Amino acid sequence: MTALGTLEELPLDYRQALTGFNLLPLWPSLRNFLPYGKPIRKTAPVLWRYDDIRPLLLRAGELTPIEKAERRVLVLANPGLGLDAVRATPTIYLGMQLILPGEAAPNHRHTPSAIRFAVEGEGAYTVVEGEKLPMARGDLILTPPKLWHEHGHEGNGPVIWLDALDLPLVHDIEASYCIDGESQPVVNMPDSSQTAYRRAGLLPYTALDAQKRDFPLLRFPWVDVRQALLGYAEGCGPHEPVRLAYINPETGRECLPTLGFSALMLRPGEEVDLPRRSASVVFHVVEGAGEAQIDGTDIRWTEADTFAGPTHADITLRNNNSAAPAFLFSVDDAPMQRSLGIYETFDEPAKA
Ligand code: GTQ
Repeated sequence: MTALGTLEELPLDYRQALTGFNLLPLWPSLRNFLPYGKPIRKTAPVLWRYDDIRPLLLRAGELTPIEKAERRVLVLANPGLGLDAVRATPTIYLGMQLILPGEAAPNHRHTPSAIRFAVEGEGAYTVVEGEKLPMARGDLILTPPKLWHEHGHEGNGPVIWLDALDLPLVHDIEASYCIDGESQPVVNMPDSSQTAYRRAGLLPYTALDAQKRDFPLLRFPWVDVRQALLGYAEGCGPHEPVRLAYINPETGRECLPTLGFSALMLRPGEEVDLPRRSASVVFHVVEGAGEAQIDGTDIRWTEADTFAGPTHADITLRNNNSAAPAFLFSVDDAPMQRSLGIYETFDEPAKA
C-alpha cells in the first residue's frame, strides 16, 4: 500500500496559495477521516462515581440558587474528548441535576431531545406539554424535541436525576436553541403510563384508526421495567443478555429520534459479552454492583454510578453478587446512526 503524501512534502508557496483561497489538500489527512476498518475514537471508557458527584452537586445547591442556574446540573464530561466538549460520548450529553424542595426549574423548550432518569429522592416531577410526570427512582421521563418542559419538587429532601440529551449533535450542526415560556397548566392526572398505555400489548382502541403519534408515552415507571426484566429473564437462555428496549407503543420503534434507551438485568454472578456495535453507549446503575470491561479498560461500578464507552467498543459486564440480580439503564445513539444508515452490529472482535 502506497503511503499518502504529507503536507510537509508540498512547497511552502503552494501551501500558502491554498490557504489564501481557503483550500486544503485532502490526501495528507485522508486517513484521519477515513481510517481502515474501524473509526478513530477519542472517547475514553470512563466511570463517574455517584459518591464523587453527590456531595459536589449538593454543594452546588448551597452555592447557586436555582434562579441563577435555571438547571442546576453538573455535566459528566468525557476526558478523552476534552472536558470542554461537554459530552460523555461524541453524541450523548449527560448531566446530574439537583432540585431542592419547593424549587422550580422554569418552563422551556428546545431543539435537542432529552430524557431524565430519576436517581435519588421523592416528590419531584416534570411537566411535558401539560402532562405531569412523577419522578420515582428509576423512572424514565422523555422530553422530546421542541416540547415544553419544566421541573418542580413537592417533597422533602434533595432530588437528583440523570439528564441525557442529544445536545452534542444538535449543537455541532448549529441547530441548538431554546425558548422560555410561562409555567404550563397541568391537564392530566395520572400520566398516560398509568392510563392509555398501562400495559404492553394493549392500546386505546381509537389508536388503531388514528395517525401514529410521535411521542404518545412520556414516562416509563421503573417498577414496571424491573418486573418486565425479571419476567423476560425466565424465558432467556443462559448466555442471552436480558435486555429490554424502551419503545413508542404506537410504532414499536425507538421512543426518540436520536437516542435509544434500554434496561439490562444481570443475573446473579452473570458475566455478559455484549455484541460489538457501531453505537456509543452509556450505562447507569440502578441496582447492584459489579465490573465492566470496555475496550480493555476495567471499571468497577456500584449503585447510581454512570459509565460510558465509545463507538465500536468491546464490552463485558459482570454482576459481582452471586445471590441477587443487578439492573442497569442504558443510553445509546443507535437511532441516529440508524437514520444515517450506518448502524451495525459485529459478531467478531475487530482486527486492529
Ligand atoms: O432540564 O431541561 O442537563 O434544558 C441540560 C439542558 C437539563 C433540562 C440539562 C436542559 C435541561
